Amino acid sequence: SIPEPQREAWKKHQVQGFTDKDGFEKEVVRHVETTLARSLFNCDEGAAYSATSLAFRDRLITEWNRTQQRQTTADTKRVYYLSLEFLMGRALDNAMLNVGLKDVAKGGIDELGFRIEDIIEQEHDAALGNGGLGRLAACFLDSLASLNYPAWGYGLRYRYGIFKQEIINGYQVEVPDYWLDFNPWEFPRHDVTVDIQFYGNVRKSQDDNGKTVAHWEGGEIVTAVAYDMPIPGYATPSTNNLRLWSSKASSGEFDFQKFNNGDYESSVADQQRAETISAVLYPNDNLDRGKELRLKQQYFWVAASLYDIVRRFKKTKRAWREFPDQVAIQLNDTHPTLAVVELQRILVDIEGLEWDEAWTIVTSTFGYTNHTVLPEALEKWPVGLMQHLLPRHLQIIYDINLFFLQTVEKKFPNDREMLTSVSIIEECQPKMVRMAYLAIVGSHKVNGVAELHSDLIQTTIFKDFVKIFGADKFTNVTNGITPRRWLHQANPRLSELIASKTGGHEFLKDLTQLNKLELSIDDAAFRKEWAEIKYANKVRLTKYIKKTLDVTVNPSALFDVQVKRIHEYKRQQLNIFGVIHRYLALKAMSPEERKKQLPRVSIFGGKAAPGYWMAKQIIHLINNVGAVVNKDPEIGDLLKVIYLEDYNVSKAEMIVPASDLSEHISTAGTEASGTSNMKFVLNGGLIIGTCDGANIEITREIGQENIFLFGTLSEDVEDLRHAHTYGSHTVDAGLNKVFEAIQSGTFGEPNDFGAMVAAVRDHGDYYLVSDDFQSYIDTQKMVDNEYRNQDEWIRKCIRSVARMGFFSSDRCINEYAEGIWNVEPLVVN
Ligand code: KOT
Repeated sequence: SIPEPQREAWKKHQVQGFTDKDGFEKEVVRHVETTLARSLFNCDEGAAYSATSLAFRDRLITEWNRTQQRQTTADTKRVYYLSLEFLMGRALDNAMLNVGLKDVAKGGIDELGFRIEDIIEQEHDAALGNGGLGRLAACFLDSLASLNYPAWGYGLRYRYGIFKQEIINGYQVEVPDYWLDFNPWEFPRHDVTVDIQFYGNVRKSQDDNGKTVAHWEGGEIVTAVAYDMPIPGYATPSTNNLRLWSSKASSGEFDFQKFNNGDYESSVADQQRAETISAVLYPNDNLDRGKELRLKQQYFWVAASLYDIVRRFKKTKRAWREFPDQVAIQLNDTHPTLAVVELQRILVDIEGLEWDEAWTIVTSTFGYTNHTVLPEALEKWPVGLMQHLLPRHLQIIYDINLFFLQTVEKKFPNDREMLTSVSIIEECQPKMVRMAYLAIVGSHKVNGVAELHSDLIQTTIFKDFVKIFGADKFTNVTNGITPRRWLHQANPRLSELIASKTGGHEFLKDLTQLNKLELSIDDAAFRKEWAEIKYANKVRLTKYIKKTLDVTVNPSALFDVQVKRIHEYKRQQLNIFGVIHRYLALKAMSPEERKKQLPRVSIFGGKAAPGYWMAKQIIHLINNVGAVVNKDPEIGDLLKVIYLEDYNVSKAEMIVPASDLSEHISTAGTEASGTSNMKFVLNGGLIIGTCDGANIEITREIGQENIFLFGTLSEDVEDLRHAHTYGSHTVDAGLNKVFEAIQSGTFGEPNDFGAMVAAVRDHGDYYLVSDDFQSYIDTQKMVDNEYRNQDEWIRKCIRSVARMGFFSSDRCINEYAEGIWNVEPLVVN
């Protein structure tokens, strides 16, 4: 650092950042003219976006520097959130709102000849995630910064995020998402690099004291380069860091010998192989595909992050046993579980600690969050692959398992079944490493993401571990969402209205203050404005539907929305079967009868994993139904079916505030939590849903009279499935009519949907679509009836919003901080 006498000069010139319109405009013009090398003659919306973002980035990075300085000086414990996915969405609007300068920017942009809405729209989403798990990580970063916790996120800087979805002739087509063309939000740190080793072999030697030491040698080296994204807190100077690693060939790797000898291709191929590691996000949600490159990504990211964390700790010159007092690492699902093994390797092989001492440090450092009970999503790696890619790590895993099984044997003598069932190594062909078991054994706390889910993991997939470690190791932290993005940013008018009734924007820092809204429920003017805002949000979506799909929908109709990843367990098929049922019923009515029906727009959106054939069939059916229904003159406004292409975070910000009713209808026990359910209710929409995930806690908070629940309970699912397979399985009569319509070709080539129908009718109906069909239809009828009474409907919406305080990710982060990480905020004066 700079010597004391020279610091005066630095302090004099320290960047202060703009605070008013003039200062903002000056920064924008400067960036247009110098950074972008443009002028007022050729500054388009893209350039105006870039310059605005750079102006805000400059501000953020100044605060970022101060925050890091403050945290280093305070020398308190930090949290590290390891996630392979961060579904951030756009950054500019969020940055403007969080630093409290959106109005300043709006005025400035206006004077410079642009509209702020158009500028915001220029930004490409940072879509480094699939769905709920990645978006949760993004909400957590917002809360960590807003609550002043010293925290870093660590992830991968994918060159390609989640693919862009196009719908062509009713089918999903995937287009690559190259988002890095110009990304003003990242800071490349070419000086922060880590060399990561793969393959090779392990040699053992004895040291002077006769202790065996392992040496991992040979193999190949890939370099990790850090890219930092500043994460601004809301109404606080705290600005945290998201560090994303990018892979490149290590300087030793690019073979100049080969290159100079004219073997260009193979020298370039080596380089490309290295860069492939961080090239692309795997597009699977709730599915584990076991590809070697994925394991490489995991180790690359985990090893670089741990090196960074350990380097920071070593600067404090503390003893190793103090590591868990300085560092808490949270594993976002099992994807970063190799971190457990890597830290043990660093401590034992490199730092020379004894196994037991190292292991105590490791287990005190890590916490593990489970996000799913679906068997196909539980991560396992073939022992052979692990041996090949990470030979030393496999040895350590075997040792961890050995010592673990010894403690199990002590606690449950002669219980072979127990040993087999909890072993980290699954003794099958080929042998597999069970990552969830490794994560449990390597952590001090394991949590699920909603009460039902946390109960389920403790009584089903991890029940033996509860017997071994005791119930205290397992806990629940119900998910939450950030009200800054999902209310203030997505629904500014509603945020203002709420502020006017609750005494300012305090609720954005303490969401429980929403409860003050209940006092205004009888205020007719307030309800009217509430309804007007909902209507305006629906009009905006209506225009978007017209522009993108050329379908005219009536903004006064009930907007029924299901937007999320397409998955059989989430049951978009139940929804579309219900839509067909409604269509057939309308067709069977007399014109007079039809006139009495309530108009509805069924809106779908979401991506299917490219390899998930059945999910793609579901998308195809929805689109085919839309094609028939939307142009049926007998139906008109009574029913429209819309598939919104390329659902992502920024589209969610437009769709969520426009919903009257949203669908969260997973088979009970399959959706760990769900978080969009929270977003929809917070924006004044009601829910039709099953007793699953966080729906249950939402019901408890808002009251069962304010939610439309239906369907089988989780405790009955297993018996029903059993009965389907071993008893006689008859399909619901109404659903059979739907199947007949599909098979008569009403919605296109019947063969296209044969497998979807057969899954329910002939193959055991694993997701209980038929069992829940009638109660779904009945409940939708109740929705129709209740929606007719708009005054009562609006009251329900307001009452629900008033009771949503619990679902802030701030509450959630405080629970992690207290119950799992043992960290405290760093108060900023
Ligand atoms: C993906 C791959 C492997 C294991 C789990 C997943 C996963 C789980 N991806 N997203 N989830 C969702 O996580 C959300 C946040 O906790 C939950 O709300 C949602 O129910 C999960 O499906």
